[in-house]
Amino acid sequence: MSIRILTGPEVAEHASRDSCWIIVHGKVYDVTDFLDEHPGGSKIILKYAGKDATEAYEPIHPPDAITTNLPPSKHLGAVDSSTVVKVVKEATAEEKHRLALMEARPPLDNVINLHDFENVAKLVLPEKAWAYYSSASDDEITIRENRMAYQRVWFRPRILRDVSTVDWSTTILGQKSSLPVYISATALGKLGHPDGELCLTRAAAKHGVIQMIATLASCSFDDIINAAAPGQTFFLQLYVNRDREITRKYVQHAEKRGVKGLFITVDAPQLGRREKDMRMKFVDDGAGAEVQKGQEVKKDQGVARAISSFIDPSLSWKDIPWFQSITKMPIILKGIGCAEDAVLAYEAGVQGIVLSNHGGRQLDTARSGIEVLIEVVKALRLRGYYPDPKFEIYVDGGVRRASDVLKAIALGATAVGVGRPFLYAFCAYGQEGVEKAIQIFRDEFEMNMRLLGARTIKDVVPEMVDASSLSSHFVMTPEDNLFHSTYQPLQLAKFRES
Ligand code: PPY
Repeated sequence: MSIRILTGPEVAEHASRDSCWIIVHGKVYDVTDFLDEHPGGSKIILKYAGKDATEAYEPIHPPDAITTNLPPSKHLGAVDSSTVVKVVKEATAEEKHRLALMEARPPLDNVINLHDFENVAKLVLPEKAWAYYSSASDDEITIRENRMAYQRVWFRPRILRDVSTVDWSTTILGQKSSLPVYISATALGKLGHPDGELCLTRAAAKHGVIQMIATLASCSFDDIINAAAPGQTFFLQLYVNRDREITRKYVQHAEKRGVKGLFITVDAPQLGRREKDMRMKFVDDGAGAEVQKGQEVKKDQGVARAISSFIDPSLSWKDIPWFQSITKMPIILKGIGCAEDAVLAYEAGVQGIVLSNHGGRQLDTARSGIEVLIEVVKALRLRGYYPDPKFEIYVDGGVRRASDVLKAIALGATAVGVGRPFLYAFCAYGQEGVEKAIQIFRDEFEMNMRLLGARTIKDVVPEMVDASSLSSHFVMTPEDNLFHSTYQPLQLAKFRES
């Protein structure tokens, strides 16, 4: 069948709510009937009515989103690119400033800790991307607590143990990992770097680190797997779709392609209100306002909330046997926040749990994973469920140092998930940034394990930490200046400029 070739001017004629065509990746789609179904609202589509929407579409949609959501009759054909007028936007003063900062960013050799990446990312990322990545829910108490909690755990080091060689490699779900750290899922990587999550894949391949692929990655699942090195290990983070058939296909496809663990996100029946992200939507650039005239515009969403409507809030413990029936991959519940649910997870026969509050992005004032770890280990032990080599416990949130990881391991975690720091590393420096972040972890593991008196990860035992003040939420500790200088305080609603 021959493909219809359209011209730019032909597409441009369909620039209204009554007939809305857009171009994505060189193809023309009639999205008129889809306008009101678009999870992100019709306004953003109408802004690109009759035009090429690829740049706006790409970072926040998997490549096949449009083809799977629109019936074939709405796929109108290809566009002759020579006839499409490129919309050249004059860079704003802020954009110019941002690009200048990108040019002037510190050379990678001067980056010596994970906070450095965050600081560079904050300055060089487009405002929207920074707001989406850095935001957390409500008053952002939990995101800050995630960091602080590690400072309430103190080391009890051992000496004179011949630490000439130390080894921090381990296994996670039976898979080799060069670090007791995996790259945790973060979404929408192309908001911050044109190669998106592939930066993580390539760096992880080179350094034997496991990457957890996010359901909402900007790169498609297959693009990531296709970029893998032979034998590279991946886990999959899963948002469960209201349409279970979509989820079944996705999970089984992942298993076929060799994914080694299914991490089901269980702490997001509704997305948290992330105010930094939400405020971005109030900045209306005026474009598209014409075609939107008279339309009710939902402005209070932000990037994340706008695209989260597919997530099934009815997910419950009753669904676990179904997951076990559709896959042989180990199943891990990501987002456990108390001992009772850890016990239920064990009894449901899953292979692990992640003690996580979603990087502070879901229930604000939920406790940190490291704090929850103590009560979880205690409750599981009491029932004879811990230790059990067939049930692993992970922690994520707030990890910025190898010393944090060692504290979690001492308290009973198998490994620790690190999300934002790797994300910021690639936003600021691409694949090389991620490689550098891994190298920083290595250097810190070497030093900390020597100073702690642990030759291997197995030697990192509960007696090496004093966590007696962990659950006490008002304890004076020296301030973490690096963290505080990159943390961006929330702001209140701004008055209109007169
Ligand atoms: C998050 O932003 O915390 C996520 O987990 C990813 C996401 C992105 C958009 C909608 C829902 C979840």
